[in-house]
Amino acid sequence: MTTLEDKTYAVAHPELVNWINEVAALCTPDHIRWCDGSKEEYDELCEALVTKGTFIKLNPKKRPNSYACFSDPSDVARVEDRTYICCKRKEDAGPTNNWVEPKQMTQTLHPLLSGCMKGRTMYVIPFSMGPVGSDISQIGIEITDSEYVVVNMHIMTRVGKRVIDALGADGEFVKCLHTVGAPLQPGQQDAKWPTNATTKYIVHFPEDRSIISYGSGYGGNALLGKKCFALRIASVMAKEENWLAEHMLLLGVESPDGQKNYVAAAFPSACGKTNFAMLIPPQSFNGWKVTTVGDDIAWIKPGKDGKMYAINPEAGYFGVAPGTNQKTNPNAMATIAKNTIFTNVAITEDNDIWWEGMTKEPPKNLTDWRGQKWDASLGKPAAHPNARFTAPAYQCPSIDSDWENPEGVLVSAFIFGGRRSTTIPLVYQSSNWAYGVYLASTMGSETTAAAFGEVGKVRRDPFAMLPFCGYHMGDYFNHWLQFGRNLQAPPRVFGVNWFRKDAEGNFIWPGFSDNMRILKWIVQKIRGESNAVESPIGWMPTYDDIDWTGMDFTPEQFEAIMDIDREEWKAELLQHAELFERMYDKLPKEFIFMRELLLSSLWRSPAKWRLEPERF
Ligand code: GTP
Ligand code: SPV
Ligand code: MN
Repeated sequence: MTTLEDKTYAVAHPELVNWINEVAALCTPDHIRWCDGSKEEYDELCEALVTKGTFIKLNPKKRPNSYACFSDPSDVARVEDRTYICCKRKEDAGPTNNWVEPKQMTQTLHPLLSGCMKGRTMYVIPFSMGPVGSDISQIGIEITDSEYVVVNMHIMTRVGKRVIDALGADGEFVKCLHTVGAPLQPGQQDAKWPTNATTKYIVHFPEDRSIISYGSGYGGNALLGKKCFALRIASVMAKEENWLAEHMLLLGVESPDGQKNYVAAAFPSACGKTNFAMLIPPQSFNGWKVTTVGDDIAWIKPGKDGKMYAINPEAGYFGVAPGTNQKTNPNAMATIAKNTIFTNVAITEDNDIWWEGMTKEPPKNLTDWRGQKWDASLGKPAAHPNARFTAPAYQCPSIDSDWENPEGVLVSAFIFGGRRSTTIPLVYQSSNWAYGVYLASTMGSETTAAAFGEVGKVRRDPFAMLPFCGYHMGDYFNHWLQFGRNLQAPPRVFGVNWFRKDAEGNFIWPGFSDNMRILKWIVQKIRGESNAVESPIGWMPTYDDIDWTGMDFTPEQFEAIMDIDREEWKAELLQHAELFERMYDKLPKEFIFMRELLLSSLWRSPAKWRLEPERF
C-alpha cells in the first residue's frame, strides 16, 4: 500500500488492524492517521480546518477556543429516507425502517467506497460510549475522512489510546466507517464543507455490528457514535442482552430535604430534551435542584437489586441552537461559553455567534448560515433551524456528580412527551407499566427541522425512537413490556405535552423553567407525596396538586390545557389503530385490549372531560 501511516501507540488487535487495512485498500486515502484523543490533536485539526476555510475562529475574548462553520446547504440534518437497517430478514427490520438485503447493500456501496478517500487523510478514531472500562460502556472505532468529524467526536465521546488499551487483543468493537463521499483529484481544491450532494447512505448492519455512512458530514449522519451506534446498533444489542438503549435525557431532582430521584425522559428530536435536562427551577422553588446526567441518549440496565440503572453514553452535547437563550436555558448558555463548535449558526460582526431567539433584536451586520450578509427583510432565518452546538458535558454548570459513575444512576420514572398543538394534556400518569408502554408506543409528535423533510406534521413516533430503533418496532414494544415485568418495581410512567396551543396558535404553557412545577408533582407522586384524580386516560393532578407559587396560571387555563376532548381522542385512537395495523404481526396483543379500554372509558366520560367534572 502507498499510504503513509501515522500512529503514536501500538495496536495489538489483529481483527482491528485487518479491518483498517481492508478499508484503506478500498477507500485509498493518501494518509492514515490513528487519533490519540489529545488536546494537541484537537487544536491541530481545528487549525487545519481554519486554514481550509471550514472553520471560522471565533473572537477569543467573547468565545474562547471556539469555532463556527457553515455546512453545505444540501447537508443540514439527518436524512431518514437515506437511512437503512440491513439485517438478513426484512421482517427483523420491521415496517418503520428502510431495509435492503445486506449483500445487495454491500454491492451498492462497494463502487461508491472504492477510491472515495482519494486525496484525503483517513482518520481512525477509537472511542468509548460511556466511561472507559464501565460494564455498561461499549467501544467503537470510527474511520472517517472528515477532520470536522474527528474534532466533534473528541467532544461527544471519549477518544484515544486508553480505548485501544481497554480493547486489548480481542475486545469487541462496533465498526463505524464514514466518508463524505468526495474524493479529490490531484490538484483539485477541496470544498469548505465536502459532501456528496446527490448520494447519501446511512447504513446499519446490526448482525455484523457495523455501520457505513456515505456522503454526509452532518451530525447524526456522520458522528457515528451517536444515533447510528448508541441507538440503532445498541438497541439491537440491548434486545439480545436484556437492556435498553433509548433516545432519552437523564436528570436528577433533589428536594429541599435532600431526597434525590433520577428521571429519564423521551421527547422526539428538537422537542426539548436539552432544555429539560438542564432546567433551573423557578426562583420560588427554594432548595429544589435539577442536575444533568445526559441530554439525548440513555443506556439502561437492570441491577442485581431488580431496579433500573442508567448511564449517558455520550461525553458532550450536540444541541439545537435556535431558541436557546439566557431565559430558556441559562445552563446551556454557560456550557457553550468556550471550547465549543457551532454549526450553521449566524456570525456577528465581532466574530461571535447568534441565532433566532438568542436575543429579541438581531445584532446588526450578521453573516447568515449560508455565509452571506443577512438581509432580515427576506424573511429567512439567519441561523438554520437545525443549527447546533457541540460542547463538552463537563462544562455544564448543572452536571450531576454521578454523571460518569460506571454503575449508572437509579431511574425511578419515565416521562414521554411529543410536540402536540392539540389533544394531549400537559401531564398524566399511566396506571401501570403495561399502559405506560402503550402510552409511549402510541406517542405522536409534530415533525421538526432535526430531520430533512416536511416540518409540523403529526406522525407516530413511538418512544421518540421512530428514526432510531434498529429492529422491528413491534419486537421493541414486546421487549419493553417484558423488561418491566422482570423488575420487582418498574419505574412509574408519565406523559407530558409542553406544546399545546390556544385557538390563536400561541403556546398555552410557558414551559422551560416552569416545567419544574410538573416535574415536582411527578417526583412527589413517585414518592407518594402528591395526589391525583382518575381521568379517562390515567391519573392527573388537579389544580391544587400543582405548586403555583410565583406564577399566574388560572384554574381555567389549567383546565384548558388538561382537558380531554372525546372527538379529538377518537381521532387519536384511530391513529393508534393505524400504527397497530402496520405492525400487526408483532404487536403485543394487550395493546388491542388497552386501546378498546381507552375507547370505552372515553365513551363513559363527558364529551369534554375536565378536571372538575361536577361542572358538567
Ligand atoms: P435532539 O437533540 O434533536 O434530540 O433534541 P432535543 O430534544 O434535545 O431538543 P432541544 O431541547 O434542543 O429542543 C429545542 C426546541 O424545543 C426549541 O425549539 C425550543 O424552543 C423547544 N422547547 C424546549 N423546551 C420547551 C418548552 O418547555 N416549551 C416550548 N414551547 N418549547 C420548548
Ligand atoms: C436528533 O436529531 O435527535 C439529534 C441530532 O439528537 S443528530 O445527532 O443530528 O441526530
Ligand atoms: Mn436526539
